[in-house]
Parts: sequence; structure tokens; C-alpha cells
Amino acid sequence: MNKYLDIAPEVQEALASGRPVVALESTIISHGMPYPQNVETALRVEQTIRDGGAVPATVAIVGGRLKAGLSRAEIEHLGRSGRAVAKASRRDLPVLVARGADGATTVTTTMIIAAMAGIKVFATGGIGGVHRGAETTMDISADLEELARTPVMVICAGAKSILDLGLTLEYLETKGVPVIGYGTEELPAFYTRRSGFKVDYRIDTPEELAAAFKAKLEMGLGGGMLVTNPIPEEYSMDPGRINAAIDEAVAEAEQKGIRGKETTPFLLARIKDITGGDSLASNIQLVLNNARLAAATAKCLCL
Ligand code: PSU
Ligand code: MN
Repeated sequence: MNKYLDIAPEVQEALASGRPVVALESTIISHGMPYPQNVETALRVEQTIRDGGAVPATVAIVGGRLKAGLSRAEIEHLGRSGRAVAKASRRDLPVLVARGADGATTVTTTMIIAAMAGIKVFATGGIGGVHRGAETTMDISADLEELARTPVMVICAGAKSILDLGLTLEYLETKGVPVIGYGTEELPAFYTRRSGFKVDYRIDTPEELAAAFKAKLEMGLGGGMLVTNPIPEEYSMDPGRINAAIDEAVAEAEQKGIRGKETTPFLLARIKDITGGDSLASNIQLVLNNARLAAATAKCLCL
């Protein structure tokens, strides 16, 4: 085993006996939601995975150790520390590990650590992608490269329109990443069920998600698979309202000259403030919804 990696005993036992495990990220805890909702949500998501018959493995970097599976105290620490914890993407791992630092893992680093541990399914809220204006800023999330490279199925609620969704899909196509709509032909836009963009394939059952991913792994194609699961109707937001909030946040980021790794956390926090916290309630629900699908799919992959 990789000498930098600690797999929690419960996760290790499940993997060794061929039982289902679902990875979860920690940037959503430290940078994606405010305290204490972030900790409450992280624990609720873990419970949802358990209720679905799988073992949760929340991923982070703690004291320079790559962790697959966190204790309650570690989740509390990441949630309380919030943005004081480094947002850790692929390029950040060497220095954080060498320094013995903490890091909140993005989709990218959660995929990396999940793959090191032998975990195949990962549930989250939203992924990074090609930002609006990327033709001049070149701001393209490392998440897309990781999906091209690392064999983990990522179950999300699509992408927020803080991104250029059309260019994000083009990028994924170029990189050979299958984009699946769960029960839909349209790419969900995180807070809303529709975006106007088509996914590559619609799949309606966890069994078929597992079969497609298994085929990808067994053919040795490399890279992951992106499953986009629309937010449940009852929690979806009014598109006019959420898109106005997103436009306002994007304009503000531009005006303040927010750049680099700060862009996404800044936009997420502003959207939450502008919508008076309603977006947070939707955000929590869609993550729980993804956790349920991930547990069911991880079970099918173990059959
Ligand atoms: N988008 C969301 N919620 C999130 C993130 C993105 O709707 O929490 C987080 C994820 O951890 C994702 C990361 O991997 O931000 C992408 O950051 P960047 O755009 O800087 O690559
Ligand atoms: Mn970026």
C-alpha cells in the first residue's frame, strides 16, 4: 500500500471483503458550505450512504496523511476550520504532504485518493469545469483532467452555471469522458434539473450505471465516468432567480479581480448570500440524493 495513505479500518475491511464503499469529498465541507451546516451535512451524507448499504469514506488530507475515511472529530475539524484549510487539488498534494499540512480535497484529489484506496464510486454535489470567459482566463478546473485520467465514477448534480456548461461538455468529449444523465437526457444545472444541454447517454438504473463503468474498467480505457443526477423536483430552484444570483456573483468576482483557486469558493459563498441561504438547503438535498444513488450503484458494482 501507498505509504502516504491511511485507510480507515471500517473502509479497509469493506474493501477487503468486496463490500460497497462510497468516497466523499471535503472541499464541500471546508469551502463549499458554512459551519455548522457543513459538518451536519457531511455526517448526514455518511449516514445516507450507510442506510443505502455501503460504507462511507470521506477523503481529506490530515497532518500530511492522505485519508480515505475520517473520524467524526476530523470532520468537525475540517468544518470548523473552513477556509483556513487549504483547498487541495492535484498540484497541491506534494507540498501539503511534505509539510504535514491539512487539505480539503476537491473532486480531483478525492478521485486520486479514492483510486489509491481501491474505491470506485464517489458522490458529491457539483464538479468544477470550464469557467465562463475561459477563452481569455484559461480557467479550466483540474477536475476535468482528473475525470480523463483516474478510474472513479463521480456522481454529481451536474454543474452550476458559474461555468460555461457547453464548453465543459466539449472538454469532456475531447477527453473521452462519458457524461451520463441519470433518468434524464439533459445535463442538470445543479440547482435546477435542466440546462438546455444534452448528456451523452441517459441511464435509468444503478445496475446499468455499474455495468457501463465495469465495461469501461475492463476494457482498460482509463479515466472515470461522470454521472449527473438531477436535484429532486421538490428542492429545485426557480431558474430565473438562481441564474440572476449566479450572474451577479460572476460579475462581482470579475470586478474584484478574484482569480485562480479562489474563484469557485468565492462564487459559491456569494450565491449562498445573495439567495439568503435558500440555495444552501437545495445544495444539501442534492448531495443526499447523490449519496443514495452512489450507495445503490456501489452495491451493483460489488455483485
Ligand atoms: N462546484 C460546486 N460545489 C463545490 C465545488 C465545485 O458546485 O463544492 C468544489 C469541488 O470540490 C470541486 C472544486 O472539485 O470546487 C473545483 O474547484 P475549481 O473550480 O477551483 O477547480
Ligand atoms: Mn480554476
